[in-house]
Amino acid sequence: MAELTPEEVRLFRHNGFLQLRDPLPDELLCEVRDLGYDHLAREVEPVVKDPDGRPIRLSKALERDPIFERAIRHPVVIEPLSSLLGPNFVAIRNRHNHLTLNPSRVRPDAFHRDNRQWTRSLVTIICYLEPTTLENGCTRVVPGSHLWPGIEPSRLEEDARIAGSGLLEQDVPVPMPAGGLLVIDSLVFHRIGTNRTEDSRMSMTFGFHAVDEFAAPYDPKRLLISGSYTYGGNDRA
Ligand SMILES: O=C(O)CCC(=O)C(=O)O
Repeated sequence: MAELTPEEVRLFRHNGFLQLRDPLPDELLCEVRDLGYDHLAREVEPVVKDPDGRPIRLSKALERDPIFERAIRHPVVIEPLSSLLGPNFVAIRNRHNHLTLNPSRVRPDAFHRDNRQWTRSLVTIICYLEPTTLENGCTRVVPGSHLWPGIEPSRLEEDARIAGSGLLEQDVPVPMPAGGLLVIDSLVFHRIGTNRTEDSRMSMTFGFHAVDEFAAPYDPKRLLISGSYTYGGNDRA
């Protein structure tokens, strides 16, 4: 069982991130990674490039190949998410839903949040398709920073309140094995580390919400992963 213990749930809520115990199985992991490298090599659109013209991101993963949906429906993903989000939850098609390559000595990523505000934060899952280490730029997070109020989510180094607060200097590296899954509160400050090796490393990222019980049930930007679209509005009769 990959469900979280109450202690893990509490640690996640407190720190804003948690390393999951069970990795994506090897066979599925290899299939996803091979497909990722193939699409990068052939520049299968939509692709994002770095300023040097190197492809570094494959967008719209769920729309590119059914294997990505298979990966996020795997019990090692669904069970821990159920512990955090309850039985009814969706994946978001228009945030993340991508693969990221962290190539050698790329310019440092900026600290960011995945969205602005806590009332509709996401649970983000980062799956490492290759091992991440201090040398090749593992993810860095600032524990507890998800509790900061709503702010513009990108380039936090440029926000005067944050730059002067000493918070960003409290970041910790999170090395992960191949197939490892890191779950983060989308508001926790995080960034990709600088890769000082000659190799690259790849990850894929997806965001999830509990079903919004007060929203109209069907939204094409969301994909129901578990349970059903329960409606709790009191405007029905
Ligand atoms: O690969 C990583 O270290 C982090 C990925 C990330 O932050 C993202 O995909 O938005």
